[in-house]
Amino acid sequence: MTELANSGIGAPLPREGARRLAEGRGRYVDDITLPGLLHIAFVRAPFAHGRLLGIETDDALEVPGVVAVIDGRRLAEICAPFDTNPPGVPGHASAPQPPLVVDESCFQGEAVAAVVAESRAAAEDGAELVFLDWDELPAVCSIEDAQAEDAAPVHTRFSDNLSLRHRFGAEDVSEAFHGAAHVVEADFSFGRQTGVTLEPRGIVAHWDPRTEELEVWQSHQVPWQMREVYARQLGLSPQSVRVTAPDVGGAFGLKLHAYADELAAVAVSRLLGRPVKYIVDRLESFTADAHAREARASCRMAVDAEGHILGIDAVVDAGFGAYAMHPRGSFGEAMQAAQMIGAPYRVGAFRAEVRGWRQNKAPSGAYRGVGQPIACAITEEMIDLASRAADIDPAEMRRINYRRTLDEGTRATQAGLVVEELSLDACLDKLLEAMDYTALRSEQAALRAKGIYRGIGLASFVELTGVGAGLYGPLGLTVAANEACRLTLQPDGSLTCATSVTDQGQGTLSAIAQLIAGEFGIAPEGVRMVAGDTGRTPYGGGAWASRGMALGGEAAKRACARLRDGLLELAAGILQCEPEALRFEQGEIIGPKGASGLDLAELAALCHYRPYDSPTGQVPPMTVEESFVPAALPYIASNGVHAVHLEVDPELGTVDLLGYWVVDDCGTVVNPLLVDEQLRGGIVQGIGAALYEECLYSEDGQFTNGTLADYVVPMAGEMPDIFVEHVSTPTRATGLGARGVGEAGTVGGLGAVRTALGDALVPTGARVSQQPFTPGRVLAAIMAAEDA
Ligand code: SMO
Repeated sequence: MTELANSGIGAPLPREGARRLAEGRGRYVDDITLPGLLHIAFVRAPFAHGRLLGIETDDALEVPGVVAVIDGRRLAEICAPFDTNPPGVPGHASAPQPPLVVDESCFQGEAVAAVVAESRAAAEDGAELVFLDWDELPAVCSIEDAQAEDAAPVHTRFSDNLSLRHRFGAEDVSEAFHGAAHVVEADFSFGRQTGVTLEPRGIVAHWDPRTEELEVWQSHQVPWQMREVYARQLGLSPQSVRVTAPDVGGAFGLKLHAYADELAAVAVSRLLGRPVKYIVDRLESFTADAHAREARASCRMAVDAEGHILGIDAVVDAGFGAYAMHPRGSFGEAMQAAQMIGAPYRVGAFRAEVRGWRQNKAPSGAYRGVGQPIACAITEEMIDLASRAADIDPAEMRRINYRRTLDEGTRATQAGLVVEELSLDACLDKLLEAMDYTALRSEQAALRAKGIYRGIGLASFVELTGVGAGLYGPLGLTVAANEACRLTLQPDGSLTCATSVTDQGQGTLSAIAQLIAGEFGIAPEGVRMVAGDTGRTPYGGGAWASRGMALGGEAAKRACARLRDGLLELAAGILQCEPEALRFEQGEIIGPKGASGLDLAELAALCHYRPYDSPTGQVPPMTVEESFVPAALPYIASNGVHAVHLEVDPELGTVDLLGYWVVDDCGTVVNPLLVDEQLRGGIVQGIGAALYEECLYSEDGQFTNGTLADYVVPMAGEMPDIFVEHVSTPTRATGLGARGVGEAGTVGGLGAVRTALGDALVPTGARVSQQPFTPGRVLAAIMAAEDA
């Protein structure tokens, strides 16, 4: 039994393949080469908004090695523009996005022409010699500018810049505010960010005119979605398209989308009938990858004298950029930012309005947590402001208001989202003990007397994970949202799991192998995982919304049960007993009298080579497939509480992180090592959002800090130790009980830094509304408070 315990659920096994990747033996898109491969460099729009009058390509075509220069008009003949207006999102309006600019470019860095050459170097040389004739048009960049009454349109096809308007909750909540003991109010500003994957985006596309098949290798999260996207845009049968995601070095939502430049690469291959490669370089990543998070918000909260939340009234304005990311749109982050406000708490009256604005900037899309970090940050700071107004300790304030889903009528949030199995009280208890909250508070008071400003911040979150067909179907989005597992018992007794789940470094595939191994009591090395290839895996989603284990793990568990049932029935026939009396242990079948002499290898050999030895003359299927999507819910919810301890230098405005704690409930933990590292990685991205990261544009829409020297991502030196603990409340939506963890760190991280900073600044009377909380912004807030 000890070996079993070391291999199944709960074992902290290292990630399979980690050594291969760390030693540089990964096989990424850029490692793929094909005979006759051509390379693309894009000529990109120099202005944020312009009318393209002409393209001069003669000089570029003279460059040795340059094969073709292809523009938007040429591609338009064979490739449709992305149209991203899901029918289930009323009032949503986004402009069609062609693979290459046809006549109007709407953000700096939009791809205009593809220079195709025998080498990347030749393609880049050619790209420098393509001359574009432009009329510059007025650009609209900030959310405020986009909103202005007389704002120039981001796209000349529209008269204004409003892309989405939606309300959650009641039309009017003023009643709840009238009789309140305290009403607090605050404005928020969230800086635009991007995912900064270690491996940039990249694609190899090969349209083979002989077979009339399209093969694509892409650094991506969702190969099945991309198969359908490319088929649709190029008018092909999805069955003639195969998409493979080989090793992927980080994705974070950024690689969930279809990109115009990657579609252009595929279309160029279709046009030329030759394989082409396009790898995004780091500078292009900053200007042409999806961005996220840019938002302005205002929120009011009403509480009674005991601290109960009587009402929340919020408005969120989100910066969408020039186009809606295809195919899921850019509205998801904005919608979640609004509808998840207040989610961990019981809230009397609720109203949250959300608006999305077009801007002459890179399109915004999903990024780890998708809007939920914003909702958490707003909610948690409002709770702190209210707790100060009501003179209630912030930890106590949270406890007073937590949503307890065992109570009648509290399973749906104020926005109507069902969130079951919450465990916020238990998480908070564990957290306060781990950080020694009481001691930190007394230390804080003592240091304040000496002019040392330390802050203690809490952030509770509820996260929607594992979103499935229940969400996308009603929106009218045709994306694969189930997760599937095809499990095969090989003739040698080993197992193959082909899964629709993909892995960009999380270790999900290792954890699924571990889960399967545990079901048969074998070592994880006995399970081979196949993933990221529409030619070899069952139809399904991939990776987003923390779904890998929650949905893909459940599909694997169900496939194990079916394969095992068939094998045990066969074994029962051979052993002349009831199947219920048999079980697998370390790959062997154990019966009422102990080891039966039958094991996986023997049963596999019998089924494959000697089926006539079966007592019934029948053998069970050696390959079973299970697909899973939660039937009753559009998603599964997870929850947790984060805490930050930090110190602010009031002279410099710098923020020093002293401690970080998180108690997370992601239900069943299959591999605690991988789960804890997912939390830590997510928290680092949350800290990055809070303190460092921001895509800065000039007023006329030039991206001004698009290098890793200028766009600051957190490094090891800035990070505190991150203490991770768990409460485990398995979800009842699945047999496995996993609730999702990949984004939980990011969802809570931003809010916890925000509340800790607010707490540290209490003696100064300052509040910093604009994030990231750079030293300049912190100092400005302190000085403004001194002047007041
Ligand atoms: S941002 Mo994630 O791919 O849901």
